[in-house]
Amino acid sequence: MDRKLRFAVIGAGMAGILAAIKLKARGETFTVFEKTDRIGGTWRENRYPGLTCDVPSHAYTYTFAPYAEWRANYATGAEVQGYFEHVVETYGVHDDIRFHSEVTGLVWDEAQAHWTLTLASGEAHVFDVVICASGVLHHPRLPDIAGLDSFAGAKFHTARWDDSAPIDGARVGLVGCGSTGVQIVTALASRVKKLVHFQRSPQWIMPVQQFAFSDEQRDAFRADTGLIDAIRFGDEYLGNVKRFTDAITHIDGPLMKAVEDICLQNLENSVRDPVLKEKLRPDYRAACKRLIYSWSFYDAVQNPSVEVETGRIERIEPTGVRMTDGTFHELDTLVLATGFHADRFIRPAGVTGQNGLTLDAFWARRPTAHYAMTLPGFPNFFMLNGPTGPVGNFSLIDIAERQWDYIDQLIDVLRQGEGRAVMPTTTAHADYEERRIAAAKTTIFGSGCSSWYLDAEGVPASWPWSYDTFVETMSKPKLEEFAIA
Ligand code: NA7
Repeated sequence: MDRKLRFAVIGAGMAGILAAIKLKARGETFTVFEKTDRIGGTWRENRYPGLTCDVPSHAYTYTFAPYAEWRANYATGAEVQGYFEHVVETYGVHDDIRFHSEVTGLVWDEAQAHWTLTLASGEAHVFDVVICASGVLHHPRLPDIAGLDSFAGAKFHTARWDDSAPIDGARVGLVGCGSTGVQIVTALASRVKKLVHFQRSPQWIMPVQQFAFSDEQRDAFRADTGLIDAIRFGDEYLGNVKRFTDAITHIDGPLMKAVEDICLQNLENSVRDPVLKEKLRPDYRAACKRLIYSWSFYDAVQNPSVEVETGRIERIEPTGVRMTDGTFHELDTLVLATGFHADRFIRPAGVTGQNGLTLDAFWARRPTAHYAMTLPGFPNFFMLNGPTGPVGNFSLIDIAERQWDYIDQLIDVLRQGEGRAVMPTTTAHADYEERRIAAAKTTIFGSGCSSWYLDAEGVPASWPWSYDTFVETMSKPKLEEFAIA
């Protein structure tokens, strides 16, 4: 007979919602703990102008929840948030989520084989299984620039967008040109009086097609979800995913050359001013930083309101930004598109596994998890989109769904009473890490640029193998790699 397990899911973003739906479908007993007042995770937190998902909308859905309502090929952040709210209602998991419930501690009890979960309120609960769905990029990274606090105007990180800040007709400074900075340029160029884009490193820009879906198309999608499946499971999308993953794992091959050629041609054909063109020309390999997909950046950056500043920032002063060559940019608003601490995951919550082993201690060198999901010394603790997964390679929804299928098979071991605790062996995990690190160094992420894909030692913190290898690996855990007690 199935053992009845108590599940805690941490986080009500894309992955936590997925876990809730899957657990509910199996009739499991679970609670989702969400620190804020709304679902959505990254899509709740990021509201900056221009926010767009860089995975085509019909592919950025759960496989079991196609969505006929997308307005365009690439969806805005608000639309994606709306999709997740729709799914939560459709699958009836809203009441399974406890809002305003930040998890601050998890302690494994070896004798009882359960986790004690503590909330910021001090309340404590006991669970047999913890599903950690707390996200990857959610701790804003502020730049280490002298005088940052002295700026007298509006100043904020992009994940903390200030709606009251002067933007329309104002002088705006934007530090950073990752995916976020680039999207903000496209949205603000025609609104501001002046936009100074502080660009430390130029970006590779992959041209993509944005187009609206008509009412007739949405009617057709509603009438026949097979039309949606043809898009999200078809070769144009999935084939591109596979080709891209092959390119980034075979960096001297023809697919990577094709990526670089398309981006350079895009720069050549789109930017008229030769001085600006050189400012925007990247001097490292394509996709080393996250490749930027955009149909509008090069147009926006040529708007007369935009100035691309490639000098070095000396310091921030109360009224603007001083460059090392003495140039001063007077600003009303300063936007920091400077990225996130990508190595935090569930932290700062304290997690203590077997024999007092803490997550901080286990991750002292680098965050890692067995195939990005489980950790030796931390039984019955399962991560969705944990460290070393394919975050830069393909859709996080696809990853989370496949990881769930793998995790669910490990949970079956507990359900069926074959053991009360399951975790990977130290040996199996060490072998995985060794193979992963060796392979990661030869992927594009290890080709010599700085990016959030790299850990503290400069090793790419990502999945280094093909999409097909990921699919195959996720299809069935190798139980011999696990300690079952
Ligand atoms: P990213 O991709 O980490 O980009 C951060 C940007 O900020 C990048 O251009 C950095 O330049 C720049 N940066 C960081 N610190 C500084 C300082 N001190 N001075 C100047 N410029 C600086 O973050 P995003 O938010 O754009 O994107 C994160 C992910 O979210 C993205 O990949 C998608 O997955 C969604 P650098 O390149 O280091 O020279």
